[in-house]
Formats: sequence, structure tokens, C-alpha cells
Amino acid sequence: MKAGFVNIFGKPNAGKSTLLNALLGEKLAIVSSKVQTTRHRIKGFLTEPGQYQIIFSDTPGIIEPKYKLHQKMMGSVKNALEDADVALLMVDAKDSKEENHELFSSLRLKVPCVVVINKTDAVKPAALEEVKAFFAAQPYAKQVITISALKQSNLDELKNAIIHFLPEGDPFYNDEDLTDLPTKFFVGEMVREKVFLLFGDEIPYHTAVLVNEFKEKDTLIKIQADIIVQRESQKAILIGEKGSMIKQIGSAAREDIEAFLQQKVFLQLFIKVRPKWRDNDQQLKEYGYH
Ligand code: GDP
Ligand code: K
Ligand code: MG
Repeated sequence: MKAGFVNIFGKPNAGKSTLLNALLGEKLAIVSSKVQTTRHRIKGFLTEPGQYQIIFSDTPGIIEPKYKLHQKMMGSVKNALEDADVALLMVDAKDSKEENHELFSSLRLKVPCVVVINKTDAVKPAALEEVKAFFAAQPYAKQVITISALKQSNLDELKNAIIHFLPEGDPFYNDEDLTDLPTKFFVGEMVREKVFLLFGDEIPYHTAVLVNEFKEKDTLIKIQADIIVQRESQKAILIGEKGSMIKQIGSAAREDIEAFLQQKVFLQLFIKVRPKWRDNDQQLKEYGYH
């Protein structure tokens, strides 16, 4: 049997989280068109009993840290660099090849690397061939595969390549497990995603979500979560006129959570102001950024 860690690296917005979800057929990682949506290392397991267990990790896009939250984010990337058996180096086909090449070289990975050129649906075939040839010539590229994570095209080819490079070994997790993170984590992420989708420029980067209560009550799951922001003015924006925005966040998040849990949910959201939480070790820990 083959088993091991396959970690996805790349610049912000390459499509790493979209790929994880597409490979697993389950929405584990939140997705938005904004950079730095993903803050954690998120593992998802793909198991074919007796044949393979692939432990995928989605990671935050690689950036220069500007505050402590960023440092924690890049810490999780570093961990993923250390335990990879196979690395997927993901590049947006529309993005600068040279910049991505510089990043991939700087990672100095010693494990087999598959360069995954994503967003084939958004470029012309000739341009794609050029990107493909460029990466095929790089010493770190064991293989180059072009996909569209969004349209789910060519994922089987990618999966076969991964299995080919995966080491022999026993499975690390039970066949039926999908992830090692608690349900509560995903619930918080679904709320956070709505903030990324509904609000412009700055707000999402000042926001964290803390799930305080997760209780099964008869046929319903009761969830209470706090949305944390840094300033009173941000709180007012999140609440919106007569509560219109918080209502939108709540109903969109509830829909996703119900689909994920396959159960009816009562979701209660509060907004709290915690100045400078992004640079406060204790608060970062409380909100799940270790
Ligand atoms: P990450 O930051 O690398 O995790 O990227 P995301 O998965 O969050 O995706 C960033 C943006 O790119 C989102 O708007 C996605 O819908 C979009 N995206 C991801 N994969 C594709 C793709 O194959 N084609 C196109 N056109 N867009 C994609
Ligand atoms: K993103
Ligand atoms: Mg992501």
C-alpha cells in the first residue's frame, strides 16, 4: 500500500484550497478571490483501502510576514515543508512564471515535486504550452501537470502522478476519516469565509471567528460564534444598517454549515472588538492560530 503526505504550496490565489476541495469532493477549505483567505494548514485524507492513503495539506499562500498572525501562517507552511513526501507546487497559468520559479527554487525541497499549472480554463492553449515547457525544464520538476481545479479537469492525471511518487507504507489514519481537525474548526471557517466574500478590502484581514458553543439539541445543532474585529468602526460595518449585514453573514454561513453537517443548525453570531488581536499571542492562540 502507498501512504504519505502530499502538501500543496504556492503563491496566494494559485487555487490551492479549490484543489484540495476538488480532490476530496468535500468543502474543507474556504475559498475566496482575496489573498490570505487560508490561515491554517488544513489536512484532508483520500483513502482507497489496501491501495493508497493520500494525506493532503492545503497551506496558506507564501508571503512576507507583516504581523504576528502572518508569522503563525508561515509557521504552518514551514511545518508542511518539513513533512512532505510529495510536494505540489501550484502556479496560476496566468501568473508570472519567473516569480513562481523563484519561489519554488527558494523552498529547496528534497522530495519529489509535481508542478501543477492551474486555471487552464482561463488561458489560451499556446500560452499554456509555454508555461508548461518553462516548468518542465526546471530541475525540481519531476512532472508537470496542467489542471483546472475550478472545472475539475485533469484531476485523475494529477492523482495518478501523486500515487506514483507516494512512498510505500501503512496508513496513518482510519479509512473513514476525512480530516484531523474538529468540526468546530470548519464551522468557524465557514463564518469567516462569508466575511471574505461579503466585505471589501480591509475588513476580512481584521477578522477572526471564535466558536464558543456547539451543542446538539434534539433535532438541531446550536452554534454560537463570535466574529472578532479590531475596531468599533469595523463592528458597525459588519452589523450593517439595522443588522442587515450580520443577518446576511449568518444565513449564508448557516446554509453551508447545514450542508456540511447534514443537519439543521441554529446559528447565533456576536461581534466583538479586540484591538490589535493580530499581534497578541494570547488572543491568536485563543482564536486557533498556534
Ligand atoms: P488559494 O489562495 O491558493 O487557496 O486559492 P483559492 O482556492 O482560494 O482560489 C483563489 C481564486 O481563484 C478563487 O476565486 C477561485 O475560484 C479561483 N480559482 C481556483 N482555481 C481556478 C481554476 O481552475 N480556474 C479559474 N478560472 N479560477 C480558479
Ligand atoms: K484565496
Ligand atoms: Mg487557500
